[in-house]
Amino acid sequence: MVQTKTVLNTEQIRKDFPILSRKIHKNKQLIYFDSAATSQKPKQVIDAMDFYYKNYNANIHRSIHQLGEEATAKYEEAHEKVAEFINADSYENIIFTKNTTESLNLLAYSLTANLKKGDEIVISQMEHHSNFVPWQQLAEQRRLKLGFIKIDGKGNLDKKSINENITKKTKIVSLTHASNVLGTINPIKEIAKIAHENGAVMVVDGAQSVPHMPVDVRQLDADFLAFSGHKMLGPTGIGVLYGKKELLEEMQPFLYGGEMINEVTFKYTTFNQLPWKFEAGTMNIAEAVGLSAAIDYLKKIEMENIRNHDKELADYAMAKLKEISWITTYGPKERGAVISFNVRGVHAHDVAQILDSEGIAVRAGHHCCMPLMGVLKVPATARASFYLYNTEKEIDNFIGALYKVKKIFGV
Ligand code: 7TS
Repeated sequence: MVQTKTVLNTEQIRKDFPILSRKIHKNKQLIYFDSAATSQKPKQVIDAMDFYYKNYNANIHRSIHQLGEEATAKYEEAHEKVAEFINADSYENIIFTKNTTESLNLLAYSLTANLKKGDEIVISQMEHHSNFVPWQQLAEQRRLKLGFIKIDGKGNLDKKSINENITKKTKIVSLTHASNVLGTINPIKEIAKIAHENGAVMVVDGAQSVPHMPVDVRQLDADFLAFSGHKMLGPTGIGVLYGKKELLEEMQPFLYGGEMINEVTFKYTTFNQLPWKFEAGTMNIAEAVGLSAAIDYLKKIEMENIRNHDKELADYAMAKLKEISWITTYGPKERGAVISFNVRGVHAHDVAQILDSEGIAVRAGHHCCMPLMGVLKVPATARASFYLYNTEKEIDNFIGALYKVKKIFGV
């Protein structure tokens, strides 16, 4: 395997991210370990959006003038780039939304529309609220049954529970590709096969996988994949829903209004072609331009290299944390760029606050996974999450700061 130390030039990469030179609390160098919440943005993304507003800002798909044509071309190019990035057949498979949450809500509404009482939806115990609450609410409204795949002691999906939950009654299986708490990378390809054998549709929450590893929808055989631009170096306000064409064509639109129509009369409305049928109203044009630039940036570095770098950092940090008797970590050995942990006897919020005083940004809390916290039997965890701009040196500083937590709280 290629060693990232020689492949990924972190020093050079860091120069592209203006925020990383920021000082915190007057003189502390920022260490940003919260990319699972949102990543930082390189100047290439910021500049692309700035250039759009300064040079060709216009509404898309409607303006017969030069600016409108330029904006439309860039917006459509973003669909093409996303399609290529995840190996989708075409731009028709790519719907822009606000974020992963909106993509999953779109599905929860549109995919459950024709289900009948007693039909089953299967999710897991490790789902983020955005792949949990929409299904739970729609199941309640449409009187569907919601099943939960359990996690085993290591934090992987339990194989027996997968087979017990997915049956001929299952219509939808919706699972996260990578957990934002445990770091677990789920075997989506194998589970999609089981789902399909049972006649169910496979939905994948790619919020934590698409930014961090090569994701190929054809290889996974995912029917749908949801992810957010802001976690992959892009701006907030733009998310993606990938869907297989035949499934998207069958589905009712989620939002009705301008641009998603073909013909509107006093009696009826017909809908536009894919993907515009699902893109109602004026969309986030600058954000699509920003996402395009983010994909260009990621592709230049190559997703395989990013995955190797993340893994190297996670392994390095895990090895150091495992040596400390007063720290508990959660999740399996083989993981994404996320480490949840607790310091014995100290609330995760206090840990995060002291780390912040050292310039280190981590997240603490339930991470929008309250049911999982119940399974882990903890109220909260602290979480360090890494990305292409983080270094082993930063991890050393983080470990040092944890000893400060120990000292302050007398652990
Ligand atoms: N799914 C997973 C697995 C996530 O980690 C998140 C966000 C979402 C869905 C929702 O993404 P959004 O862009 O729609 O908000 N996760 C986190 C997190 O771990 N900390 O802040 C946001």
